[in-house]
Amino acid sequence: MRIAVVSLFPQMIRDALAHGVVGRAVDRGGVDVQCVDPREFAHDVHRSVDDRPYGGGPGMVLKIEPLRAAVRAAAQRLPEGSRRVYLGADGERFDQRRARQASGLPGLVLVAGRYEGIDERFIATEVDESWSIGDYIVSGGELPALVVIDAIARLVPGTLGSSESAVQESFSDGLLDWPHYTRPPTDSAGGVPGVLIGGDHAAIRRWRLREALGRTWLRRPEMLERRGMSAEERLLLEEFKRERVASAAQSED
Ligand code: 4GO
Repeated sequence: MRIAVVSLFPQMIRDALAHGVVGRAVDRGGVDVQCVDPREFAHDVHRSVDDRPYGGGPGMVLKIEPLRAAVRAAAQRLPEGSRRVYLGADGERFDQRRARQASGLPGLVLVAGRYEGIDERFIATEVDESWSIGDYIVSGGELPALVVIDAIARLVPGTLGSSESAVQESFSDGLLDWPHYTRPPTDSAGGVPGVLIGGDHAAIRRWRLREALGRTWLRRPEMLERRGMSAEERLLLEEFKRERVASAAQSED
């Protein structure tokens, strides 16, 4: 998959992608990330990319011309069928479903804004979609773009080097993660659930699914509502609830 990021701070993108599993995936070529700096497309004497907002007020707005030239140059290098996306808090929510859909695209142009934002006419005419990573404002689209790249890259086959994680994923899809433990087996903070130490893989699988279901039910019930449950999952969640009531009663004596 090929991703182009249009940004006034391309080094921010490159630096962030020099680390971790996603950085390695990007290195190995499973995901190709290129940056395009709109300043390279600003042709006036001052190479200006921003200007004062019509109607007045504080701050500056990104001008349409350098951005448009940069996005078109970026899109030209990507395969047919690529999408152009602006990152903004007013976009559609970027969630795991969207990440999964996007991981199947041949290419993606991500446009990172700065200052007070960008000329609305650019959004109206040069991008296919707007995405938001959540209900908060950050000072540039670079961090949202990096979040999007990371979430997508880990889903591109071969990038995390594990077909197993894809299997695990479909098993727990739409649920919160189960709890993780590593050595030591006993600590002042408590012990490790015995089933994880026993080596009964069917029992471990059941325990993890039960914990994932339980946590989702406790913390994000609306996720469970939307997702639905299989017959096995219903039984496991009932087991989780029973155990929770039992352990609450025990801690009362
Ligand atoms: C995206 C961009 C938040 C998001 C942004 C988000 N803030 N929630 N800020 O995905 C234009 C200038 C937008 C700064 C940018």
